[in-house]
Amino acid sequence: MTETTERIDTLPSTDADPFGHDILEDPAEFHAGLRDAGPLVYLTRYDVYAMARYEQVHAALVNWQDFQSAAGVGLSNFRHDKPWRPPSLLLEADPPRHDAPRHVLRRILDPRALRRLREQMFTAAEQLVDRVLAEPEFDAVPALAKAFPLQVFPDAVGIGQEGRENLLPYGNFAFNAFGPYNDLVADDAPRMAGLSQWVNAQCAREALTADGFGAQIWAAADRGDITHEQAPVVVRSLLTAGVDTTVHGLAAVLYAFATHPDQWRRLREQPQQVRVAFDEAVRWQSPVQTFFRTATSEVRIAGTAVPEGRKILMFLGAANRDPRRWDNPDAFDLGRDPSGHVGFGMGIHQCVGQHVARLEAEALVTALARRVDSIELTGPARRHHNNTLRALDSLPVRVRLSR
Ligand code: OVM
Repeated sequence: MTETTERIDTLPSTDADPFGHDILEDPAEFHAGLRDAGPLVYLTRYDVYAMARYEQVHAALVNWQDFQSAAGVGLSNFRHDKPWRPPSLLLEADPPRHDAPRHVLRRILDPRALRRLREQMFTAAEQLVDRVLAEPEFDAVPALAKAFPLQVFPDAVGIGQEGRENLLPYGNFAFNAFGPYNDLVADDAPRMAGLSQWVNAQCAREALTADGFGAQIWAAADRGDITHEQAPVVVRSLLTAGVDTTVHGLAAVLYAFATHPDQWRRLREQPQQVRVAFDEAVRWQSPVQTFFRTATSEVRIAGTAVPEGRKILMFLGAANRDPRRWDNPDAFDLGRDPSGHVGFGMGIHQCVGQHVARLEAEALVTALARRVDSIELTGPARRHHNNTLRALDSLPVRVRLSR
């Protein structure tokens, strides 16, 4: 790529801005340039290292000893800069402090524990799809990708009905805050005190229903698995990480099918492929595009020494389309095995809510596949720019129903 220049120490570098609007709109060319520039690239604009190839991204994700999270998984280095909120006990922690909260959430969100949610999710999906399909044309982002998780997930956590409109803006800010302090962060900064106050209030024991994920987190504190001080911060993780991610994961799979009619036909013939389809969409779009790590000591990456304390940016979305790892990586293809993608991360921090996300996707896409013969775009999909998320604002579609 044109921005790439060789430094005297031979590390390729670029002054491109991964968080600028041009690249957020369509990162493909930038990602290809980064991957081709080398296994490790220096980003002059932010004075950080970056990896865009699958091999190095995967290796860093599974090496929490050398690549720590406790200094923050955004650009901001918690060793020097005060975080915008108290750090997450999961995402922004390393072993051993990370392990008890992780263990608690893993048990609450594991596939076995989610079985009792399955029927509710499928019923809710069918009811929503029935309502939406009353019209042949609609915007699939608000009507499905946002509406479905915004109904079922807060119910599953056990928060009240009031104020749920705060969830998406709060998560959107949290994901923006992993990037630089650019216009995306500044524009929403004035709202954050109010949004944070509301989210924090929902994490209190009294605010939660008796049987949801939230109550189960508090019950774990009663058992001594985590402390009562930790419980609300773990609930906060669910409310931060569980909404925007699934909205844009669902938007990704709907976008994939609206633009690949052959793959929709294939799913209709093989509805048991719905889970593979969702993971393939997560690989193909990578709703979470990037996370940082911090070097705990001088670490060697593909022969280059990265000094202790330096930030390293991992391009999950670029790794998920690395031709060194994937055949025909830019194709959304139900015939491939997408397992091993890093869209949910990898290693000890791998998305603890991924089974909830998969369940939501399975319920929604299955309900659609029962009734929708074809789905096509009636206008351009519109991107929503976020420093971390690959997101959609709008997906105008027309559907033809079967029979
Ligand atoms: C958290 C969390 C976890 C994953 C992603 C995320 C804002 C937050 O534990 O709060 O993004």
